[in-house]
Amino acid sequence: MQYNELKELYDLPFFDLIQKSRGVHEANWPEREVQLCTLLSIKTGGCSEDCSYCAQSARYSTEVEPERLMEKCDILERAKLARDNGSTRFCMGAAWKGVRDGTKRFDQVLDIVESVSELGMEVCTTLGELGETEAQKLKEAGVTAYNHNIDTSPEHYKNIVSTHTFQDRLNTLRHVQDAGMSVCSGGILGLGESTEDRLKMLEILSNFNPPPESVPINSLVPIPGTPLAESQGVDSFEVVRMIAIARIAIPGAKVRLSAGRKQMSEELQTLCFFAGANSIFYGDKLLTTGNPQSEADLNLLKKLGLEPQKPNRDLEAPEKEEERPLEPALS
Ligand code: SAM
Ligand code: DTB
Ligand code: SF4
Repeated sequence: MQYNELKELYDLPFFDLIQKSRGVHEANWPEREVQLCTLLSIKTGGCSEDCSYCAQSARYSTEVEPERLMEKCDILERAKLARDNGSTRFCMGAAWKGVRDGTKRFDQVLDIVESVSELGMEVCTTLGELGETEAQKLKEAGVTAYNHNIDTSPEHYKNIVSTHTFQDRLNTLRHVQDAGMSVCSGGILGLGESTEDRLKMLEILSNFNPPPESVPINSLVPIPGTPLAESQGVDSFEVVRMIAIARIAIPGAKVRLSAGRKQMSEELQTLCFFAGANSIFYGDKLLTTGNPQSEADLNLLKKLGLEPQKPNRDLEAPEKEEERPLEPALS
């Protein structure tokens, strides 16, 4: 969708917007299911990048201590636990600028992915920048989806990160799609961005070809020690509006209500599910910060008559349409 269309949606009265997004949601996702994804930080902290929201950047003094890459056996144990608790996607995150073919750590990651992919869950990784070869090798090892968020608009991105560019993020996403992995890409609300920035981010995501398979909408978890430590929380109704617009703009994507859920009431989360969210991070920890208890999440779904999503091992990356480019021209 184009910016003007998204702005028209944004300008609708709240009830009109969520009624519309509910319609799109029911037409595309009639199952009343919510995808449960478990996150594991397999390499925590000490990152060279300066993303100003992040607890794991080595440039800020946060409570996070840098750790080494986790042992494969420990990762497998956590993955089995996640599967046994009902997760259908296991997402492994690493605090790296990126990975490079031919390095020991990339070989270790490929080996880990091969083993995790045998457990019968969708395997997602988020390791930072990838080139063509790295993307192909991850796909061959069994990665089904790659998470790489564009985070905000191209214009605002420069105010948030200086060690890599918005275009670098798009290049990685191109390599992910070319290798045949599904793209998981979304952003963060609460980085001091304007409504225009938020809508521009959704415009870019909705024009990916093929569209992203999943779109995480994070609300900033302010981290003491980072430049955004004192940021104001995002207005609850703005979160719901963004979920609703994402649902309408990218009807076939899983819209994931991501970071920030621990700070949200059950009623606000319910409104987000009604507006079009159909995926959550499940388990009491995100990467370095907390998430609601699994039991509380399952109880909430039960109260709402929603079901955890059934396992889907055969996830294939969506087909590419020929005529649309990955990204619209960046002005
Ligand atoms: N290093 C990799 C990268 O940058 O893509 C992967 C890990 S990174 C922590 C993954 C995403 O988590 C970020 O792009 C951002 O959207 C989200 N994130 C990180 N810190 C956050 C915070 N404090 N609050 C909300 N979302 C956050
Ligand atoms: C995404 O969009 N959100 C997740 C996942 N992808 C990797 C990460 C959220 C991190 C929240 C802050 C933390 O726990 O450090
Ligand atoms: Fe590093 Fe990713 Fe955090 Fe940026 S968001 S500092 S790249 S771990």
